[in-house]
Amino acid sequence: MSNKDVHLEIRDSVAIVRLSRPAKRNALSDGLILALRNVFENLPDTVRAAVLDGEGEHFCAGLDLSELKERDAGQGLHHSRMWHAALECLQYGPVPVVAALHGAVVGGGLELASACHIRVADESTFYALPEGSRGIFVGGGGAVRIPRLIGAARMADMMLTGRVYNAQDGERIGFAQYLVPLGQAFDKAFELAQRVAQNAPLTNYALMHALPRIAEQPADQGFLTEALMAAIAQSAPEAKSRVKDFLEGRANKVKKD
Ligand code: 1HE
Repeated sequence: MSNKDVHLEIRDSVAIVRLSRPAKRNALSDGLILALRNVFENLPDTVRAAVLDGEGEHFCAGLDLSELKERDAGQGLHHSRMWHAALECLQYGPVPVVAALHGAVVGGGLELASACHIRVADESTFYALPEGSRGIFVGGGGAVRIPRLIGAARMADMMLTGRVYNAQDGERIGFAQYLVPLGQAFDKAFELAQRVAQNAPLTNYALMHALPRIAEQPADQGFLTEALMAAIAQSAPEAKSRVKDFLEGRANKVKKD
């Protein structure tokens, strides 16, 4: 499933998916977006979590601007919808995805990172939405996902003024859940993915597929959806055996870090 621009490696039960166009700062060509979709649609059944990384000094420079041709409105619509379909395969795919961020996480690269479930950033990371200065708009789901991380006002400021957030401020406002020293994003992301891979698959499914939808529902509908998901999750044999393990002293207690 690897292709020249996206490399796939399976380590234990974790898929390592790496953007591999370092000479172009992992700029997202159409071919790369389709290759990413293909990888997440066809992960082997043994995979329980994934890490998304970028080769070289930058996670991703966004849309491959050399492909930004004259498109009419209809072609532009379909191009954006092609990105949506691919990133939905990642967000609502088979397994949780941990992004290992470093260097530029800009434009479509930030849209891609926003579709992941956990973001780990090292100190070299910076976030920007240069679409504003290029005379274009986000088109890879950023207008939906980014305000849910940082708020619409901050996103509008980034696009209107070209504001760039550094790694510390990016973590403070909600781009990344983890901030680690230079060069350690991949190791931390892999460690987290290994932990995620040990969860009951139905719990991971609920967190990926139910939680974001419940969060968007009006409260009375959300409470019902939560109750239905809780009932399904706890009926799984794996949930019963995990609870029994705890009650009989075989499972880990919750500890302070
Ligand atoms: C590219 C791209 C790209 C680099 N498309 N070729 N994204 C942007 O507006 C960001 C544009 N890129 C940059 O600002 C910088 O390249 C970086 C800060 C990411 C990295 O800087 P640096 O000094 O390490 O690299 P570089 O010398 O600028 O780039 C190395 C090569 O990659 C160079 O090509 P070369 O043939 O001269 O070696 C660059 O042209 C090429 N390159 N970024 C094409 N983005 C769904 S809609 C989403 C809309 C957007 O994402 S808009 C934002 C696009």
